[in-house]
Amino acid sequence: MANRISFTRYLVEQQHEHGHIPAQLRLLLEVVARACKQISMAVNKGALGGVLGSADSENVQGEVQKKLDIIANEVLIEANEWGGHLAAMASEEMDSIYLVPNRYPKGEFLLLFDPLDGSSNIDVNVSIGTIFSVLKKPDGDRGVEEGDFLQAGRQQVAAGYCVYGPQTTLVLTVGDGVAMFTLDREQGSFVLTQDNVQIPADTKEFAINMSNMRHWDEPVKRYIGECLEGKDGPRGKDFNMRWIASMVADVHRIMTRGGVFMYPWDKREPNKPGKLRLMYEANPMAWLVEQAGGAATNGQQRILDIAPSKLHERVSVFLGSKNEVDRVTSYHEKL
Ligand code: P6P
Repeated sequence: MANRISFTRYLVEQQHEHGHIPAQLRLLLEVVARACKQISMAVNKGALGGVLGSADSENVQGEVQKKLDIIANEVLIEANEWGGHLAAMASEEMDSIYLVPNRYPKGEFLLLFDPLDGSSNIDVNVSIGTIFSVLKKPDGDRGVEEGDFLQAGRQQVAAGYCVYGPQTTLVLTVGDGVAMFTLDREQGSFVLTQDNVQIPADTKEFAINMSNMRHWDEPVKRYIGECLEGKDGPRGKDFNMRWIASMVADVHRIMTRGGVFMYPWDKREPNKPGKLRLMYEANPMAWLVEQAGGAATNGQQRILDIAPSKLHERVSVFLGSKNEVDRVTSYHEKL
């Protein structure tokens, strides 16, 4: 343990050696990490903490909120609103943006988050996670508006997630590669357990909800069909499938050993481009994946280049091992 680098030391070294983290951003990331630690404690209590089950309310997506969804959202709001590093926040669990109250100092950053993604897994003790994205607010002294959040994913200054699984692991990029930090519960702090994360360009593992197969568009049916044909088919190799139905857990597996994750458009709700949200799910995950040598598209273009039009807009997602993402994306080009 003695030679382990703490999350704080990692950020200080990034600040001093690489200039990637201004002081306000370092404070922001430390506060988010502390909030994730608090969320992890609440998640780990489960039934003992009376935090399981639904909250008898719906979020902006019209989805039933779990008690822990609301708890995690409140933890992140309360942890971040007073420090003077943020101007406003946006969350999957809130209809509109949250402006830092006037009683607190305001900073130059905007924080977006899905406070507890995969919450359908909460009550069955399967890994879930927090996803966050940091943008800079536009220069000038005017108040922040929702439109200030509508920046393409390539504008992010930091992105990460915290997966609450057998370990609680925080994964972060500030544009200088990806690092992983595991929560040492004895010390009560995150310590660096992997730096310079790299996703293999090839994989034999795909992640998609196969029950939706009949609703997919042709390029996805072709790609998955070829995977299922295995070594006797055009791919010449057998594939394995994983689907945890918790994006953070599925993406963490891909960050750790490669793979391709897909949540494509389908005919069930043809007016929606996909199920996942661009601003606080797809964009942070896409940047992390690209920073680890992978790729992330919506089938047509790089996710990080998408110009958002609404705070809670959805998007199709293909991300992970670069050669597989490039292949399934190329199948869309042949339409
Ligand atoms: P389905 C969780 O609700 C989530 O938003 C992602 O974390 C996950 O990848 C996806 O939805 C699972 O969707 O349709 O398979 O339940």
